[in-house]
Amino acid sequence: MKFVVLLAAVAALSSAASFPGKTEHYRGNQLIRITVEYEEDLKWLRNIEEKMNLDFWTDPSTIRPVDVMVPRDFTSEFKRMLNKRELYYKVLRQDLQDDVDNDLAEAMRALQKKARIGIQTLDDFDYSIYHPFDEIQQWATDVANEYSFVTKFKFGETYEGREIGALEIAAPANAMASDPKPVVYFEGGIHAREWISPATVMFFTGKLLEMYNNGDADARRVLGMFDLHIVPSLNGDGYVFTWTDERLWRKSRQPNPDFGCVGTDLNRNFDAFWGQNGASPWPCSIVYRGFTPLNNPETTAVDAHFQALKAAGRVTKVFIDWHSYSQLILAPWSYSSAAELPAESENQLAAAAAMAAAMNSTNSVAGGYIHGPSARLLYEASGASNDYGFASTPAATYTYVVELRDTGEYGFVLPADQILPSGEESYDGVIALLDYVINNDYD
Ligand code: 0X9
Ligand code: ZN
Repeated sequence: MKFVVLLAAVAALSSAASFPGKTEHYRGNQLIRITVEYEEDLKWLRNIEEKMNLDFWTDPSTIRPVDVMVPRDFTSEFKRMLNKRELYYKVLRQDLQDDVDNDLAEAMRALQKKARIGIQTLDDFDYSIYHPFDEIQQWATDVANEYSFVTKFKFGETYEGREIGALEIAAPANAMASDPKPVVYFEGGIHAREWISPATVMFFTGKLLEMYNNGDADARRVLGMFDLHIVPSLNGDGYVFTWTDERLWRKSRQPNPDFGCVGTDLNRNFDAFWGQNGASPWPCSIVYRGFTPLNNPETTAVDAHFQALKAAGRVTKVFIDWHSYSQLILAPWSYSSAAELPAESENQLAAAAAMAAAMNSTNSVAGGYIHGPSARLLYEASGASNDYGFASTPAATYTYVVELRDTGEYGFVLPADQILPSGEESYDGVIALLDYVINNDYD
């Protein structure tokens, strides 16, 4: 079945249309940008982040400005503290509830416009708007039905019982390809509010397949040399929650017994240096690491997939966890800035440099994409996907967290008109990265 019925999805969300931000959860909250130059100020901010459990949209570093969401009751006090420390700040968003309301209303308008047109084919799938979870799953079904060498499979189930769909793209092998081909893994949407991630992953996947069918040399080369495993939206429960309740939700939706706070930061829950720096043992923290490594069904699904690949003797070469925002390509290590970089670092960084150069040349996006080892470039985060992909079960040399657009003008509430440019530059980045591997590290 190659048809996508949008009407049902929109009907299911029609109540959401009437209550975007129904809880007025963000009323009066401000987004404050702090420019930091000195290490002592970074330390001070990191301490505040931890002690006060503030939602830092970008983490304290000097590479990008530090954006923090400050609850309405704390804005005056927080500004007083910044003034006292003589830290320069700017209020980027006066009232985040207004931004979130506008964003959801815009997303709903776009969907309703689609619904009016009625039944769609995959050819008409609108990559330029944000799609609810069910439509993302339907997209995966339609893609699998359209291409003979693409299969949709059940990757796992979320805590709330949603099926997490994944695609396997296994095009005929090139003469030079290894047998079996090495695996390239792309994962979107681990953080619920980063809507540009699933949207971008769907776009470049769709483009790659379309270009392949058109006989494009780049698409033929990379799909002939690698099998692609793609999970467009890993954190389905969190993603649905951002559409219906809290647009800025980050974590999973698994409850924490004995605590009122729900959810785990899935990107602190992997079995790689779990529980070290940059992850919290407190369930109410937005960087809560979970009770034990992989104790969420979404991260378990990732690990089960790679355990199975390993058992089958498959090699995973590339592992990318797509996030937003800040425009960064982040290699290991994530858990420590002091740890010696791995021997593979030189290759990892050269490949990331090629990817960044390609991404920058597509649209010359403001601020550019910057690459480097995560903890040194940014801050430490343990139990994160990029260390897991490299040092744990997948053992993929080319493992990254990629932070997509933008650099903070809109942050997580990125307007839909940036989906296509983000998708185009990411497509070019993927080709450049895979070409680096083909030319330098393919066996
Ligand atoms: O904190 C994260 O999980 C990622 N940033 S995000 O804003 N998308 O949440 C970055 C993790 C990369 N690793 C390190 N920063 N060490
Ligand atoms: Zn993220």
